[in-house]
Formats: sequence, C-alpha cells, structure tokens
Amino acid sequence: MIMFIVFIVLLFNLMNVLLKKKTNEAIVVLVSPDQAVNGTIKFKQTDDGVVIEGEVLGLTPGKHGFHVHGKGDLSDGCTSTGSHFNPFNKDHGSPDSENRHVGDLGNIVADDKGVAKIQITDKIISLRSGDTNILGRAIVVHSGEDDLGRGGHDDSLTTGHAGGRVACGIIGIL
Ligand SMILES: *[C@@H]1O[C@H](CO)[C@@H](O)[C@H](O)[C@H]1NC(C)=O
Ligand SMILES: [Cu+2]
Ligand SMILES: [Zn+2]
Repeated sequence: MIMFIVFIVLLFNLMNVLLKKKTNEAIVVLVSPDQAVNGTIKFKQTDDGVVIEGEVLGLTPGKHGFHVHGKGDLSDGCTSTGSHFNPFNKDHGSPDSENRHVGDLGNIVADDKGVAKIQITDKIISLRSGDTNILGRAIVVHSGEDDLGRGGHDDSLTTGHAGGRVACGIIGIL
C-alpha cells in the first residue's frame, strides 16, 4: 500500500514537471497597409519571461513603438486592433516600469537600412493561460518613437505618442 502511494506521488510529480517544461511558442507575421514594412517575430515562453526574436524590414531608421494591442482583429487594418493590451487598467509606460500596460514592449530600433533586429525578454506578457496571455491579440509597430509615458504629450500616458500604425500582425500559436 505504501509503495503504491509513493508510486502515485512520484508519477504526479513527473507529470507536473513535464507539463511545466512544455514550451509555448507563438508567431506574428507583420503586414502593412502599403506593403512597405514586413517581418516575422517569434515568441517563446520560458520561466524567466517571454523571449521575443525577429526582424522587421522597411522601416524608417530610428526608434519605433512596439506594442501588444488588445484585439486580434485586422478587419480594418491595424486600426481595428484597438488600444494597448491593458487588462489591469494602468497608464502607458516603459517595459521596466511598474505602471505600464501589459502590452508595452517599448521600442524597436531600425538601422540605416530600415531593418530592426528584435531581441527582447519581457517578464509581464505571457503565453500561458491567465490575464496576461497575449495569444490571439496583435503586435503593432508604429511610425514614431514611443516616449515610454515620459514625453509630456496629451497621449504620452495612453499611447506613448508613437504616431501611426505602420505594420501589425496577429499573435498565433506556433
Ligand atoms: C519586405 O520589405 C522589404 C523592405 O521594404 C522589401 O525589400 C522586401 O521585398 C519585402 N519582402 C516581402 C516578402 O515582401
Ligand atoms: Cu501601439
Ligand atoms: Zn501602452
């Protein structure tokens, strides 16, 4: 009987380890209204956060706001993806700020050829089930720099004053 209980407990622990080790991955294929901007971005859930890697082409050189928006709806282009993913009703901020939207991933930086290489680890967004899960929502790249809430503009604390939406894509299961 004791052996049986020990066996069941061990089996249970093993299942737990296997389930937790299962990596969740996602992919975004970016589209832009005028086809000028494109790119593919991959997301991998780790125990230290979500690792985001990829490349965006066709941007103007410099910084571009990079966010998760709330809806995975491209029926009206990037406009219908709604505002920044914000399940906890906070202000817009920098990725390392306590007061940020869950979707606030800061800026990506394009070189003089218009290519932005992305290598970000974020501890707030998640590919696991729960309030911060981003699957089915959208990634949006903006025309301008995200001021991370510090610019003092009317829209600094809502959008980071990052300007128009130059490309977007739905976060899909990989
Ligand atoms: C992606 O964008 C770049 C820069 O605008 C362009 O040169 C390239 O042809 C595009 N690639 C595709 C597959 O559309
Ligand atoms: Cu945005
Ligand atoms: Zn935001």
